[in-house]
Amino acid sequence: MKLTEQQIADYDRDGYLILKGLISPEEVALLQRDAEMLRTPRRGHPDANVIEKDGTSIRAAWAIEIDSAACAAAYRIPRVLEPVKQLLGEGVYLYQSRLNYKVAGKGDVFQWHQDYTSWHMDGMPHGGHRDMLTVLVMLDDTKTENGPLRFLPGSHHEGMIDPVYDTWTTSYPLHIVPDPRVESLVARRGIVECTGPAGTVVIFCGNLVHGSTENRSDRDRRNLYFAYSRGDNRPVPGGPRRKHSNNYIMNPHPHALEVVDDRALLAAATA
Ligand SMILES: O=C(O)CCC(=O)C(=O)O
Repeated sequence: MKLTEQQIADYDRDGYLILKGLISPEEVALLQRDAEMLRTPRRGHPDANVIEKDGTSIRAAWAIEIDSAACAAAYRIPRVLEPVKQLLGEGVYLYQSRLNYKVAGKGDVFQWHQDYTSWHMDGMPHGGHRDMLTVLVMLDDTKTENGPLRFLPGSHHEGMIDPVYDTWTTSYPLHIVPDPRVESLVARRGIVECTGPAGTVVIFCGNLVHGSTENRSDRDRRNLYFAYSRGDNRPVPGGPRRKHSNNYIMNPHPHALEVVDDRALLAAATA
């Protein structure tokens, strides 16, 4: 699948693109099946998971493709990888992956932040919207009440914003955009919610300011995230690195990606 010129222009202007119906209900069912497996000790690498501050609910699973055949296919099928290559070039590699669970009634807030802030602190030299981006796959029907991802459209044009290190709001310390800056961005640019049926895909760039509220509803809101980088954008050797509490935050095998068969995700049913 190829993005149109208009879609590329929209991405360049807004920093994101919403593609409804990209993943079929059958494929979503397989990803949901693996999402359930990943949150149990059946997962090959349970130490890649993060718990909410209530001490029991799962918040996130990192490096999902290493234990889930469906996830390992999802980020390389042509419907997903071809648009990414249009935006970042042929040599793209997978930089990071995660599944955020936003469990019904428990899923906690993600404060306003830019992903590139953390990636920069791990030595990534370039984080413009044609350098690094993330593909989000919705695994549940997502509405305002179950804590959708929210964007400040066009905020990537601000570049990397000096962050505040927030260690207190959630179970997961995060470099966040300071409140006064968020308020001024919201006043100028407004807020867009990423709502849609399960199977909706959203492409958003590493510098886009985003966050989400708690999930106070009785329905989970699971999102898969695959972060990609341009091939020649690699962590600076000997450059800065954060001290990670989780060993699965950066893909240790960053190689140029080739598309797999478009039916590869469905084939994961037998894996
Ligand atoms: O899943 C969410 O609601 C927020 C995700 C996010 O911003 C992140 O994982 O960095």
